[in-house]
Amino acid sequence: MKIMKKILSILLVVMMVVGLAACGQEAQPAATGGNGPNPAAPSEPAQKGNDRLVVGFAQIGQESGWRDAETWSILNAAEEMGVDLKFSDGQQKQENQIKAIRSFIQQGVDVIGVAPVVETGWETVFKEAKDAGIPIVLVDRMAAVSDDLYACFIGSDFILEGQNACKEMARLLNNKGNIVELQGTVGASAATDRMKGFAEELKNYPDMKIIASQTGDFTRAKGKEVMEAFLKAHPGEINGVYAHNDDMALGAIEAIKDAGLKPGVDIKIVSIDGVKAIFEAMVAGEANVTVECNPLLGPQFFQVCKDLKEGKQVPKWVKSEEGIYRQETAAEDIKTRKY
Ligand code: GYE
Repeated sequence: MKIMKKILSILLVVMMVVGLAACGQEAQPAATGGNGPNPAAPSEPAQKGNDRLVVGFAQIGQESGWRDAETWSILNAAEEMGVDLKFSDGQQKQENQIKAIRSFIQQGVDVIGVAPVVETGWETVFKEAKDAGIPIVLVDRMAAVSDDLYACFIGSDFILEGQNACKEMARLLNNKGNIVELQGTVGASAATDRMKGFAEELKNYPDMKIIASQTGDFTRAKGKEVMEAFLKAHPGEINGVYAHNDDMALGAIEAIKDAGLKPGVDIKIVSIDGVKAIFEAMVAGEANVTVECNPLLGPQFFQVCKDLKEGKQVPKWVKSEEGIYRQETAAEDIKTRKY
């Protein structure tokens, strides 16, 4: 996994360099998956006629282990399924994702996939894609646009994830205690709905309350920083951490240890995603529960793209099936984790 991460980082740096060049010059191709075929490379054979599926994917960035796993899944599936993939890393900026989409439109790809960093602000560029006859597939996060502006959303039920996280927290705290919440990126559907789901479920537990809630931007570093501030502002008062993703929980665990407390024991930790690192933390007794969110969406994504190209009907929502994993079984579960 460590080696894979290294290769991925190198790959993404190369892609970003190509991508930045593309952003400056609209007519050039956007960044291309280093694993996949590269249309800019002269040594590559030309596209195999019109039959080959050409897909542009505007990724968010590299904020979490979850997102690295998703990028891997997309690059690998493109390779395996013989898709001509144009991959762009938005480096957490919506404007970069919009530029990438415009570049994909100009190149006349068959389908555009995008993981919208935030929910709003997509109408104009999605309309441009629609006018060019290119369907948009939303991958892993939703966009707040009318139904006719996207073909399909592939991803999780974030409200349900939030509800499940709250039920697990209630079990760990015997229905009573103070919780701090580490939110994902402000304005991202994954953050908004995970917050909503948890808050809704929390109404069933009158003795449990959220005493502080702030964004940690889905990153480990920010999660740690915000948790440090929470611990200072509420000494001895925090019973549980609800983190919208595992990376922020891992940052919070570091902050709790630095404060001389035992994460997983003194302060219970519930997060979302199910990445390997949180299973390791559970095995070490430092985290309690992860609510799974599946990042391995590559094969489903390209299947939907293929169907769209062939003019087939696709479902409006391809929902991921996900489990809940607890500390008690983590040592066994970790053996079969794929990301
Ligand atoms: O949970 C988080 C990531 O959009 C579902 O984004 C995704 C979220 C995921 O960075 O770790």
